[in-house]
Parts: sequence; structure tokens; C-alpha cells
Amino acid sequence: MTVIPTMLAPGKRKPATDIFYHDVIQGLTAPQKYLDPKYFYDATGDALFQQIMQCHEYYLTGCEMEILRQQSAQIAQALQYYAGTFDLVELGAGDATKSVHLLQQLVNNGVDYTYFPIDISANVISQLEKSLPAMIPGLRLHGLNGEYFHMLQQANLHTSRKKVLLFMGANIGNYSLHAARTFCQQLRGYLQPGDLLLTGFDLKKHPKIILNAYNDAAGITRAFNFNLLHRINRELQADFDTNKFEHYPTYDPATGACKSYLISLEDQVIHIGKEVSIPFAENESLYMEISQKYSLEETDQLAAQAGFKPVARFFDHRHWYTDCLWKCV
Ligand code: AVJ
Repeated sequence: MTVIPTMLAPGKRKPATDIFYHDVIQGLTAPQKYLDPKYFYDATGDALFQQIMQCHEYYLTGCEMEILRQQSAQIAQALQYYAGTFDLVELGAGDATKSVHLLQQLVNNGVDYTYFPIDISANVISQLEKSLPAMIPGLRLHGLNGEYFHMLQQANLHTSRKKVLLFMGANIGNYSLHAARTFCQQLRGYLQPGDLLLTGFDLKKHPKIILNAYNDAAGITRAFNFNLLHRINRELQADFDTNKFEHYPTYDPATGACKSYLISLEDQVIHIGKEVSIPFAENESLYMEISQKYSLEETDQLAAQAGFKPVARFFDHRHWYTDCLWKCV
């Protein structure tokens, strides 16, 4: 039996690397091996995800872009109607290419608000602090770099106003239905009655359209998945050989679960540092990511289960995607 050290001696690694190491070992020693998709996003992963968003198979970005471009006036109107005076907090702001339309609209409407973008990437936040005020004169911005819940607490310290929380990009899809409920309940815990949440959901549609979005012909999504193995090799001194794995995306129309796996092509042993050996059997799967798809009823159920009331929905012209506005009850 292999003894797995949970952490190396103090001082040997940075805390972030310790947590990464711990999470990777935990996932790779579970009966169903898995990795946490939040680790996709190192510098290379960020760049690959940018490329995914450009792929014509990956329709999600275009859908939400259409909604924000064409309906920011209606969205702003709804926010002002339901919240009155508020500050705007965005979870996982990224480069904010979608939210700029809404930010601009609110400035145009003369709404007096501060925008608090939250992102796990320090790079993203410093970029936004440089670029956004130049793009949108008059915008008040306060970037928060860190984990969602920790930074929401920070935002609460900075404003006593009502809050409008943006959680776009179908990021909620990275949680299973059950985990999404827990996550929304936790979010609700950081909000007050009357606060608003605008969340993006990718909707159920023809299964082939969905599967293709995670199986692009150019192989960018495959590279995005393999990049996490490269990252583990580099940061945790492991020896994954991506030639010995195959990217296997799946979509189950009955549950709306779109799951990606990497399949081991042979019996092999992966080493992580000097201490850890992880055996893979031929055909064994490594579960990488869920991108959950929703029906409208399921989005309403999720709202109700977490203490929100759905008040408005915005769609792209094909109704492939929706941004839902929920009010805290
Ligand atoms: C960023 C979680 C919304 O699940 O569609 C895209 C991530 N993974 N292609 C998604 C992703 C593979 C994406 N989210």
C-alpha cells in the first residue's frame, strides 16, 4: 500500500501549490479518479479557453454575447426596477467582454454604482483595473482578487448598498445539479432579501449540438483537458504522458450532464514527485469536468431551493441559452 503524504514539509512549497497537490492526490486516489476543473485555468489554460470561446462549435459565448449586446437596456431596466440603488458584483469576471455592455448601459442611465469584479486570477483583476475605466469613463471599479466566497465577504465590507450579483458564462454548469443547489444556497447566505442574482445557464437542446461544443474538430477542447495533465507535470513534478490518454466527451440528454473524461489507453503508473504512484488500468477513466445543461423548469427549481424568486429571463434568438434574474426572498 502506498502512503500518501498530504503535504510536503512546511516551507518547501507555496500554500497554493500545497492545496493543488492535495486536491490532485485526493482526486487521483479516489475510486473514480477525477480532477477539479478549476485547475484548468493556468496561463496556458486561460489562453486555450479563449480559443474555445472562438470555436464555432462552442456556441455558449456567442449566445450570451448576443443577449448582453442586444438586451443590456432591458437588463439594466430590470435591475433598476427590482433593486433601485445597488452596487454590482461579478463572480469570475474574466475579461468582462460581456458585462461591459451592461456596465456601459448603467453608466448611460446615470446609475450611481460601484462595480466589484471578483476573479481568482490576479492578472485578470489588474488588467480590468487598467482597461475598464478607460473604456467606460465614469465607471467606479474596485477589483477583488481571490476565491468567490472570501471575496463576497470583502464586497460586503465595502458596501452597505443592495447588491446585484452577476454569475455569467454558464459557470454554474461546472457544478452537478446537487452541487449547484448547495452553491446557490451558499451564495444566498452572502446576500440580503431584495438583492439580485443574474446567472447564465446553458439550456438543453439537440444532444449533438451540445456534444460538438465539447468536441471541437480543431482539438482545442482536447488540448484544454490535456493542459491540466501538463500543469500537474510541471507544478507537481509528475510524469503524465498525454499520448497514453484519449479525450472522451459525453452528453446524456436524459440528465443534461455533459461530462468529459480522459481514458487511459494502457496499464500505466503515474508518478507525482518521488513519493506518489498512481496506477491506471487500460480503459480506466479520469473524470475531468461536468458542464450541466438545464431546462427552464430546472432553473426555476434551483432558484426556489436556494431562496430566490425568478423575476426575469433573457434569451438569445435560438433560445439556446438564458440569463436568469433572481431576487432574494
Ligand atoms: C467555463 C465552465 C462555462 O463548461 O462550457 C468549455 C468550460 N470546458 N469547454 C463550459 C469549458 C470545456 C465552460 N465553462
